Amino acid sequence: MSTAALDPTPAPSDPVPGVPPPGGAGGAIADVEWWRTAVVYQVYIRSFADGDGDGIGDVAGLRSRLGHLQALGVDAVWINPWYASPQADAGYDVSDYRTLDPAYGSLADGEALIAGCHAAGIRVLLDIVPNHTSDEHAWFTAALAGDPAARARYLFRPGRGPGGDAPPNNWQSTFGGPAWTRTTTPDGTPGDWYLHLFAPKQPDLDWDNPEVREEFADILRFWFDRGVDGFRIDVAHGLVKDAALPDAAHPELRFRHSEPHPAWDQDGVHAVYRAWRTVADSYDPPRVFVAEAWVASPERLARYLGADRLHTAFQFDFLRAPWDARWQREVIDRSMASAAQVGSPSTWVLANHDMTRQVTRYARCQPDFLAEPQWERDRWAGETPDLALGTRRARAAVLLTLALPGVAYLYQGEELGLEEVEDIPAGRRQDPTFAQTAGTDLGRDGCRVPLPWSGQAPPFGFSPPGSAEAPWLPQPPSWRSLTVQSQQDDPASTLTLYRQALRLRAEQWVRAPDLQWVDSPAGTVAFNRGSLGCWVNSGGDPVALPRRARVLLASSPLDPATGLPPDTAVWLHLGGD
Ligand code: TEU
Repeated sequence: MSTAALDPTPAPSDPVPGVPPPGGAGGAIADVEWWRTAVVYQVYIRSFADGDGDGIGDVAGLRSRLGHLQALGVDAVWINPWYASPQADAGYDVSDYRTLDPAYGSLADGEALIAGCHAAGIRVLLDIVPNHTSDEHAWFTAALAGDPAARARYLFRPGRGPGGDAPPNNWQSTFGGPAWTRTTTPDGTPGDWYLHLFAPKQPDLDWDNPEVREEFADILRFWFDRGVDGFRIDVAHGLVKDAALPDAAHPELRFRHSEPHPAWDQDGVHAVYRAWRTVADSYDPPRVFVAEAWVASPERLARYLGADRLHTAFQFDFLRAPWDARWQREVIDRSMASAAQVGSPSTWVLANHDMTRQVTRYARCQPDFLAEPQWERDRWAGETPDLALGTRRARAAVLLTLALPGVAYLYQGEELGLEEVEDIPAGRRQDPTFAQTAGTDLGRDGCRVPLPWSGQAPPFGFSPPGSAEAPWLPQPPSWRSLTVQSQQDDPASTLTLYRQALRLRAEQWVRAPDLQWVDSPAGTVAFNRGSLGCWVNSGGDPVALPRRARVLLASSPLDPATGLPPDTAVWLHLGGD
């Protein structure tokens, strides 16, 4: 047994218009079923690359760094909301869905980016935010000014109790505090309340109003007409509420596995997606969707999927599973079975812009993920992370992810092994969660820190040399050893591991047959797909690997004497040839 020599890492290159890149993306661009096996890279545009030196990532920065995505070998990007926005929730508060925020670029810049990605062999998914608008959207300002048609597009209700002083129900915003804000009538007296499942600057739309449905179908067409390949759907489980807006048994809107809530996962939401599917299918090639839907189980999630519904939905149970073989196997089994029943691929993800980065998640005790609350950062306060351990596990976890049948999403920076930045000063924190919980929840800024590209000190090439503004969130000085520049020629780096893994996935795993579990020692997950094998050891002891297997890739060095060390994963070619 030895770690076999691998093909040289592909060199980063600038995208060449019209010339497909090597690796996964090239062949796939012509394939209408691409979304069943794709690797999609999440671009958190605010933090990816800053082209104009204002400390905020933008379209120009993204275009200039497409070579990084080509060298990585991804099939598509999902770009977080880039629309005009007051940025009360980092762009998830949209004031105009048909143009870009000036901080990111113009509509023409956006169109050029879509074309540039396509020329580089990379498809483009945007992020649609249909649950709520910004309070600065023209519809909401008209509603506040008293326009009855505009008010009917949102959820205004009279308050309860004497003088209507109490909110219409007991729901608590996902970000903390009441989910209702009271308005003031034009004559200055207190008026009705409006619902916001998130921040007060994100009023919820009323999806029982046909005008709302027509508007969003039109927004989809606006971007599909510009060549966008699909959408990630924000809060896909929240659009349709129980029409009575009743009190909830548990007022918190924060996701809980165990309890239904009248705001979430109501049956009426599926009619919305049936209509959206018709819009997507009217294009050639058909456009695709991925749902962000926090629901009670993989079986509930499958209700969003199918030939007449959405194509894919994130399997968040996989992201939330602790570093523990029993959970991993159970979550994988259930997720695959429920998606397969409706003919959909599973959609694996280890990280996104809302969740503690995996290096840090795996660096602490591994709790039962079904325990409430969802937010690991609440439970972990005070426990020092072992980042070397977390890095080792995160490297193993991505080999597990990329060997599974289905779609895989990567979140920018995980290919560099970035950790959660937990020591951002209070005065620099931007996530509304921090303010709305009076700082008891640190929020999500720690996974949104701008990427380190090069150099020895912040801004690490994120902004052009000599930029006037510092990055919008501070980068840790220790990231000098995690820049793209410092990792790209290092055979042991996390970036090299990701490049090798994506290349092998495109060459071998995507064509491999279905998964068969292999009997393996406690603390391990092992499966075969035809002549390929994947073994993951999350237990405390090394385990022997199958004889006559050739190692294709290992997340950490193997021990020829004992086999697969703890917190390590390996890809095998079975049969010994
Ligand atoms: O998140 C939806 C959501 O439910 C989040 O509250 C998520 O569960 C939480 O952030 C986990 O920590 C989406 C977006 O991904 C998020 O960035 C937005 O803030 C939110 O919608 C509102 O648009």
